[in-house]
Amino acid sequence: MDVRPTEQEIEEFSVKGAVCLRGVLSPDMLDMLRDGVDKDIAEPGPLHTRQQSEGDKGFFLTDFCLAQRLPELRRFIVDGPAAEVAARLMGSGKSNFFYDALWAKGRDTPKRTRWHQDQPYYPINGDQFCVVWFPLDPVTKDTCLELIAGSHRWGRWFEPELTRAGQTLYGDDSPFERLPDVEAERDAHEILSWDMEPGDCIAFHGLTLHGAPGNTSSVHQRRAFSTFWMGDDAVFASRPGTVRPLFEGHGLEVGDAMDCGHFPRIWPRQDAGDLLQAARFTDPNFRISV
Ligand SMILES: O=C(O)CCC(=O)C(=O)O
Repeated sequence: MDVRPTEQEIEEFSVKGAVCLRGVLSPDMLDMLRDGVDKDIAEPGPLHTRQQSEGDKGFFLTDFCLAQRLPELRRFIVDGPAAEVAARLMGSGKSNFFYDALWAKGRDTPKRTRWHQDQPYYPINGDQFCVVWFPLDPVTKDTCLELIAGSHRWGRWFEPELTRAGQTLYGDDSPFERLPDVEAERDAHEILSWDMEPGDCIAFHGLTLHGAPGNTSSVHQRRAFSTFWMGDDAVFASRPGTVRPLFEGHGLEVGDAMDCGHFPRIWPRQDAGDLLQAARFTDPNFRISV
């Protein structure tokens, strides 16, 4: 399949910080992705969180690094279109894999995904950081991921918030600013969201402010799988506290390019060796925690 974004889509990604691409997954690729995601929902991994509080209606599960455990999703990372899509949108000569995440909401689940930027959570600096988000169920604008157009160019990094109310990732000494009440100021922004079918994706910049409404549908679940990619200028960075997820045992130092066996280059495909054997998937000293 030709998954190359058009010049217009590349421009939209650059200016707005997000773009929706249609029909980037073949039916086989979509089936494989669904199989992997459903396996994880049935038996979540060690990094999963049930996002609902006691008494909340519905079902909301997040999980990270599914591709470490599930062969279907590892294949999806290595053989799927996301790496190439991300590289072309970022204007990068390559894409290195950072990690993957599940966002599964059941039918009639009111809980929102909080507004946030992704990159402040991670030890990565550089402009070429791209997330590719795949819904596995039909979504409407009412249930789709929402993104604030142009927020990746505000020059602002917002402090990551944790699930528990009021807690932040880096605490009081953080150099990052506290996130404003985005819900209260929705009218001040251009909020991007789309009606989408499984097989479509949204690609967005690591600093684009985004969140998601609850799943108001009583017909469809809202399962989504995100993949995270780094381009030529991405380097390992220090943060004022412990990042989430925390990757250990990769040997990178601050300032090193995010390009090694633990964060392997997926596109263009490496000439030699099987990517499934990369240190990322085989090194017993590589540890991930949240
Ligand atoms: O799908 C969602 O609810 C949120 C997705 C998200 O925040 C992400 O992919 O970074």
